[in-house]
Amino acid sequence: MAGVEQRQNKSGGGGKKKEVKKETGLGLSFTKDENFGEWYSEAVVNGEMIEYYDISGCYILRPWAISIWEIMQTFFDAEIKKMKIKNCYFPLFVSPGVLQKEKDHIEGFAPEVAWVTKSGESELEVPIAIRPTSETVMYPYYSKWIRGHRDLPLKLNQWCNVVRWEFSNPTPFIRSREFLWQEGHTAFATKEEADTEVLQILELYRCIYEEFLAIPVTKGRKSELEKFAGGLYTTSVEAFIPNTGRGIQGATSHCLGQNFAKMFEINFENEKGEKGMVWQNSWAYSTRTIGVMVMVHGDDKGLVLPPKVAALQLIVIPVPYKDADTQGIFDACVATVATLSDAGIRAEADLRDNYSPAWKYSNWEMKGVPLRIEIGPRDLANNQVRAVRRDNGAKTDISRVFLVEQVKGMLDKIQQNLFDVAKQKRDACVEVVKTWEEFVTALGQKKLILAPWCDEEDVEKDVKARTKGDMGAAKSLCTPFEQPELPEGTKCFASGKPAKKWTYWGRSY
Ligand code: 87F
Repeated sequence: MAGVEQRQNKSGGGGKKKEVKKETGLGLSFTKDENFGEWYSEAVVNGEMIEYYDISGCYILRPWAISIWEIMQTFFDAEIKKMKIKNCYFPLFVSPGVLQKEKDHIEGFAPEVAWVTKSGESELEVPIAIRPTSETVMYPYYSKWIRGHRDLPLKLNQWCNVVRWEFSNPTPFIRSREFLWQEGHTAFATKEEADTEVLQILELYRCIYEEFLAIPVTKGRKSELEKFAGGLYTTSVEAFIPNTGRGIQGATSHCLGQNFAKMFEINFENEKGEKGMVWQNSWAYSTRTIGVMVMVHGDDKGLVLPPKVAALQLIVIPVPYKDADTQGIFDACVATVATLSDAGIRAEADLRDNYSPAWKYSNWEMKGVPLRIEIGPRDLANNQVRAVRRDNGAKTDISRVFLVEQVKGMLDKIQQNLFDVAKQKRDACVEVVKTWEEFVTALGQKKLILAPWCDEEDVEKDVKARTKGDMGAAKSLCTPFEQPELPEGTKCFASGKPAKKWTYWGRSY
């Protein structure tokens, strides 16, 4: 992804351009296959999701991106409310005292914590941290609020921003220094309740990726090395970017066990008057989801939005020829939008008279609108419209009599096709390996590697050490819940010891 950072703070592009496109200001000048990093930056900027900002690693999220975030938010927020999880808001700032309390777990993260040290010209007596996550912000109050079993479960969520001062390769949505997320923090009387919730939330994350963003993901458990160090175990949904051959963690749902309960003294008394410690979970998904969507579905014309998350599912474009009944065509466009909007389809007409139809086609293609409807003189005469799919370019004439049902059908087909194509591409990258030699070869071919593993931390450290290089080391991505059969006597690909499970490996974001 070199080149993404290079573009930082530049208003325009740079590097190799196809002159024709530059002239019209349309389309992209980099292709997805030839220069993925530059293609990605250009797709999110020209698609009007992102504007680069004058602080490295920080990006402006424009309405086109936020509307996708809001659609996912509406779904997830309603689902967690059904689970009796309540929203709240804790402060952005963290006192150094509480942050230190989590010292052991925050150790590796410390360099990423941003601090406020001044107000105006005067140094603060005590510097204040900006939340990178909110465990240490929230749990002192969990300790205060939880006294008896009647106070449990305590299930809170907040929608907020967090700041992690990353140093490696900032990328819009994927790795930014400030990002938006939801973070859920729950406390239960029993481990069983906590275990159940971890998987319920993970299923919602699968749903966001697969049903909304049309991205196939694998549900699984993180290795001891890759889990959240402060917790008991970590589950995740993992996606894959075929172009770069990298895995990407889509969202995580952790069972924290009683580690934080010990640290923050979150105790309760049960019915029998016995003292106990709570069992906790925490879980999050972030605006990274949008970046994964762009990387998976985008093409050389720009963004490709799945209908379920697109702010605009359909754009109607008038195509008036010289002597045509322009007013009639414009009226038909307006009427088409009204019919579709009434049926709950997010539709608009592009009636601007200072752009040609061809310019509008490319413009809306760049923004990824799933379906385009063109209305010209012939369509008007035949009481029909022409529909053009963004995902595969297929053109269909639709009678205005059956407009709503046909359009609904097409949007469903686009949604399904995006998922199917993404799954085919992902599956084609999966390589089952049994030996170290096969593993190294597959890694060189940008594969998503499924290998039998002994599940030992030192062996994973060894894999990392042995694969270190400019491209980054390989690591375990997850041990999928759905395990293929592991024949008796199967050996670990890396250590030769008896294998305990099949695990996905690869380079990752
Ligand atoms: C960066 C700086 C300081 C990740 C960090 O995954 C602390 C941290 O604790 C840190 N980066 N983490 C782990 C976050 C764990 C957990 N928090 C709640 C989640 C889900 C939401």
